[in-house]
Amino acid sequence: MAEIAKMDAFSFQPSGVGSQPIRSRSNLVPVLSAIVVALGLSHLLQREVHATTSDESTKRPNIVLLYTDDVGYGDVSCYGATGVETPHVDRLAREGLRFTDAHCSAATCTPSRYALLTGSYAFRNKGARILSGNAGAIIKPGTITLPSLLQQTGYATGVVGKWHLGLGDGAVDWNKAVKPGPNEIGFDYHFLIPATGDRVPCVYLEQGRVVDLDPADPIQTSYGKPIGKGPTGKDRPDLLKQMWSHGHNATIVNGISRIGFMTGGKKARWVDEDMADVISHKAVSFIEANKQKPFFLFFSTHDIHVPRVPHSRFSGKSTMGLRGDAIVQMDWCVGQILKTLDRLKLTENTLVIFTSDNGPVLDDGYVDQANEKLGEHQPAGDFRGGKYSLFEGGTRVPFIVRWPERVKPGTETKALFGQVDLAATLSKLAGAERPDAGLPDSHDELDALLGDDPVGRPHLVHEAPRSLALRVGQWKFIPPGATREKLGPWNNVKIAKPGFLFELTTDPGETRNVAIDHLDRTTEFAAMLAKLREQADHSP
Ligand code: NG6
Ligand code: CA
Repeated sequence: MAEIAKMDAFSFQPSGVGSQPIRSRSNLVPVLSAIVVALGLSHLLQREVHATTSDESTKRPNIVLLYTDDVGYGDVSCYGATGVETPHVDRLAREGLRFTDAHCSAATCTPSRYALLTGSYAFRNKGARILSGNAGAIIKPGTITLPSLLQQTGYATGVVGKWHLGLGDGAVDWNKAVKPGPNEIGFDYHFLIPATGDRVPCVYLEQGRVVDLDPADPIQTSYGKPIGKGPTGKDRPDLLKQMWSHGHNATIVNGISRIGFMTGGKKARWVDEDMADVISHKAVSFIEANKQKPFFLFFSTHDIHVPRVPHSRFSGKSTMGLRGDAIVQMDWCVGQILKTLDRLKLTENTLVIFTSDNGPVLDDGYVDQANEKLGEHQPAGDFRGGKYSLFEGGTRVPFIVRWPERVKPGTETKALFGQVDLAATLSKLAGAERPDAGLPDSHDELDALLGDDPVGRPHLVHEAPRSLALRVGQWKFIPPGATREKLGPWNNVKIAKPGFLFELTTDPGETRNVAIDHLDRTTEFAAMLAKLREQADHSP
């Protein structure tokens, strides 16, 4: 079969001396392996039985994870953007390894972040879906996480920027120490946008405390009944500097109405236009404070999520209005980090990863002209769908790895890579022992991450609200149901039985459903997805 021959060209070659057999930790691996063999995709299994050890002589690198919000595959210049330039992200690609088939775990934020930090697919936790701003912490204290493993091996760990994984025990009081939070799952330091820019509370949280909170003006939030006498976007649209289009019509903060109601904390409220400056400054300070030891910085930008209100110095810097200008601002944030690494002479031994939490969206609830000013720009590149969708545009995101000491500059890889693997992969790189429990879905894909393995994962599950899809080699299976397609306002594409099957090498745009032509394969993939939904494969 032509498609198999194509995959063979990328077959994994164990890289010599460091290759060692590794044992599976569950009996699900043989079952899935049997399915893969039956489908004639056994070359993918070579990846399962060999692993290479990292170069012992290399000093453990600092790790900086630049995690952007709603940035699509085609939204940065080095992935084909038009109408906006991203010189700092492009520099990373020029000096590092650019992935063309890397995926966030889900087509929305909370589940992607959950999978990234815990190494567990988010669908295993019913609470891991888009959260309100006063939701309790969904990663329970003591959970084995990427930061907890790095912390145990001596890394200084910090998260700066968007959190959206819940805080407190479910009845959060913003006027007291907010706990549990990042500190209880392995971060030494945090400076947070608690949920999202479009959700209350619109304040920063540093080490569990609201920044600049005046005790005489306590904060209350509600995601049910309106509270307080403050104006809302619903009743006072005349007060708004950016109108809402759907949702987002509750409390007005800084001339923008949000999801949820908030009273108090007037002195502590953020100014959206300054957010990129504030969080970049905090991220830079974290690097400066920890430059002597290995550190892990999870820098999670607000950009380019709604509301898109970049600082005035970025006005008109793209041809796409506010969404494009927010991309320029996001790129500026990346530049601040890169400049800091240069200044502190940390560039050579710092592993920088640039990626996004889900695919792109245009109208996500505010009237900001994202559709009208788009021009020729394709936010998801050539892929179909975007945020909220099981089509490739939902989860296939930019993913760049730069580590001058180890990764060849200006290279590209087609390896299938999932952000869910970062927990096992980066903790291995840092020298952490793989724990017996924890990280259930996270594979050690260090060879793929560093560009030594051109194949990557044999299979990967994608998540969108209320639905899952499965990738196996070049095949993509989406079960019967429905998924979103357009970039907002959306439409739902109905998926009749037996589902959608796409061959992505010849049909990256997912336009030809070949499920009926390959019925056996479709049935096998449906069984494989059902199995993975039930039980993690615990691959090492
Ligand atoms: C949706 C919001 C959207 C955005 C999203 C979360 C409405 C109508 N839409 O519910 O604006 O906030 O949640 O985005 O309220 S994410 O990137 O954090 O997943
Ligand atoms: Ca997002």
